[in-house]
Amino acid sequence: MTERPIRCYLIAHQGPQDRTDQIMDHLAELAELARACGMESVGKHQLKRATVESRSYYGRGQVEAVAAEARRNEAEFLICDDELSGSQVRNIEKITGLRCMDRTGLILSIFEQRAKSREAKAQVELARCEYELPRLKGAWTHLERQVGGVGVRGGPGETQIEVDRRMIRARIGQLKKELVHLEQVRETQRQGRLPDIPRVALVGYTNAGKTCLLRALTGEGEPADMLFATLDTTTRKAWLGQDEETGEPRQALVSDTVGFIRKLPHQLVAAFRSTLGEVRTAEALLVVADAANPEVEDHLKVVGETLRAIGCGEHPRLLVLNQVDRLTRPQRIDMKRLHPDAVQTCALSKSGLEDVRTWILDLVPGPPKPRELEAWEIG
Ligand SMILES: Nc1nc2c(ncn2[C@@H]2O[C@H](COP(=O)(O)OP(=O)(O)OP(=O)(O)O)[C@@H](O)[C@H]2O)c(=O)[nH]1
Ligand SMILES: [Mg+2]
Repeated sequence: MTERPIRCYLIAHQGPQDRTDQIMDHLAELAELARACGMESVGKHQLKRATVESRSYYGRGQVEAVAAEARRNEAEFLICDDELSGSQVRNIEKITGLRCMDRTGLILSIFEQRAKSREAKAQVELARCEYELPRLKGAWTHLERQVGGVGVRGGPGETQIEVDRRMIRARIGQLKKELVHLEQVRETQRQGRLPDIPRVALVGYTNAGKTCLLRALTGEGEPADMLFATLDTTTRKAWLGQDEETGEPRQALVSDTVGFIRKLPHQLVAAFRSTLGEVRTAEALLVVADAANPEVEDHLKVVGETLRAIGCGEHPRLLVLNQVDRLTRPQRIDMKRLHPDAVQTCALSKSGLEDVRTWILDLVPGPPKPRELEAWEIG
């Protein structure tokens, strides 16, 4: 008998400035994140509110109403698209009797499930520790209150928090040390690569088709219809053809990388510093986007911001508008008007790939170009 996936109900805050269709798209993305975490979403709702409420973020009344709906659909979890504090999560759990998780917690759980390499595991654990550290306090307030009183300090609650904090800080120290070591190994590997082969990195929003493009260019990579299918950087050689004169093969190294997402937890960006180092040290970037996603322009903004945040704002880049097979002809023409310098591709049928190869070829140092001899050389 197959086990039924855990059911969850999704909610998001909608402020006076937020468009309803945009919040619905964010909730659809949250449902995909839940699916990537092995959960099934059974409903979603946007909670309108001018300002957030400090105790329960969305306000007690709205939370209660939504929890009743969630329970009717047999949901065990409430998943919130907004970043909540530890005490807000606990207050919502107390009000609803359901378990509650915020967006950052959900993304961290996906990364925890996916991490395979030692480096990815250490990076994700570091991000988890950084996420939990400021959230510890609230977990013990019930104990603090037990011993609390005017002028009373210490007590079992506070001591336990201190012990937990110390342990997490010690673990953070260990993990950082391990990651520095792994980064050195990566750096040595990088220096061992052939110097005259340029390296391009595939970057972009998660599920855009980066791994599919790696496969189309190099013959390797396992694409999956799943957010954050790729966590580890993979670098493979792409054959770009032969040099017309010398017959030498012309090639480039192509790196597939972890995808970006709106509100990517900053703990993860910091923890993935060395993996993302592969992007920083690449000569050029192929910025991949799912052209058929209604939010594609917002995705591109997120990618631009993330690239700037990791110090790659200036890298030469080619915009690859992928999945254009899912667009109508007029939509493709509109895209061309909006992004005239971009290449439109379908990674599945490999259409448009020749343009990508031609662009990469410009980075490959070929044999010296024939030059006209000057008079003094001819004699
Ligand atoms: N129709 C269509 N589907 C595509 C195309 N490129 C990729 N896909 C599909 O999109 C899904 C995601 O592709 P991936 O290559 O895994 O995407 P990714 O950017 O590597 O995603 P993450 O590693 O999860 O960040 C897969 O189901 C692919 O089959 C395309 O050009 N057209
Ligand atoms: Mg991938």
